[in-house]
Amino acid sequence: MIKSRICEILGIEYPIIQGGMAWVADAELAAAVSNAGGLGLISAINAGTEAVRDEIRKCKTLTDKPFGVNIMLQAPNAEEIAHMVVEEGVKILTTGAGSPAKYMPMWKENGIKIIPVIASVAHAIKMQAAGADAIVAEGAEAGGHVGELHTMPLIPQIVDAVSIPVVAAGGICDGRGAAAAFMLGADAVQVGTRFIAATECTAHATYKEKLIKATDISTIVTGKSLGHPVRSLKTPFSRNFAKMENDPNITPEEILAFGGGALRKAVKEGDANGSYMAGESAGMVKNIEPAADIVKDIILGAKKVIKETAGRLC
Ligand code: TUI
Repeated sequence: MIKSRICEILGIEYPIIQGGMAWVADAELAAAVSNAGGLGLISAINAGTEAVRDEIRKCKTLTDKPFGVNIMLQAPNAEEIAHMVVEEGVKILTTGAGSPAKYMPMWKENGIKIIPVIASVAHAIKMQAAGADAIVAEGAEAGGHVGELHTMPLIPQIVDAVSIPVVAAGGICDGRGAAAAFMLGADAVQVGTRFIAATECTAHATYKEKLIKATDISTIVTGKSLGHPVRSLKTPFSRNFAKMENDPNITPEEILAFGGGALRKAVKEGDANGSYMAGESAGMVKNIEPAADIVKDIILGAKKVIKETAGRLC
């Protein structure tokens, strides 16, 4: 079986972390991934701080394995969430879309393992210096809010720059992608998009259908002009968003108002005017299957492809 130092640090069986996807990653999905030997995450972008507290409590009833919470630092209630996770005894945190440095002393005093998501070498070095236990290096193939660099050049540059374990994210959804990430020096992989299609994922059936129908060219990045690039499935909504960005007569405020609440609408209602955030690996998601089968397929697939490739090339 594939193991790495991240398994020891987090107390998990396999080096797979489920992405902490906003509105999507709830207790049911997190528990299913953790029960399968990976690390499940609950997203703190949900219907408010108390709703996230309820998800954490629910997750504890669904699994006795380690699980974590992902905090999106640009959320208006990020500060409240940062304290609530301490009250609830959460042991593992990932963070995104900013620097969690100001919370890290409090989290460390409470024995929490901290894994910031970053998208550049400079931020990786800063997070290591601030005391991060590991980092997720996320390439722009990922879904949702993305950085500039892509996974293939990002991971080795980060691995060379820090000594803490690096979790590779962005574009990884099967054993081949995981094996490639391990070859680049990653200690684990984070997988988001494929877990949206997990049986246990409570995202709307329309979201899952759209993912399964997606091809290699089904995603688009919008929001660059607003300083907040987001990758999502091409839909009339995301194409209109892109058109508005290119229209000099439309203000950033009007575009933001158009996009407000669009992710929730997609995840909870399957609304045609929703934002279906997804990574470039959407075209590789072929069916709805239990989270445990996804974890097994990635780990067994990586093991197989590493062995076969060594046989073919060495
Ligand atoms: O955060 C993400 N992906 C996300 S957050 C999100 S929620 C959302 N909802 C509605 C509209 C838009 C977004 C959806 N997807 N990924 C992790 C990530 N973090 N990628 C890049 C970064 C990042 C960027 C800047 C991390 C740190 C950073 O700056 C650090 C600093 O020092 O300021």
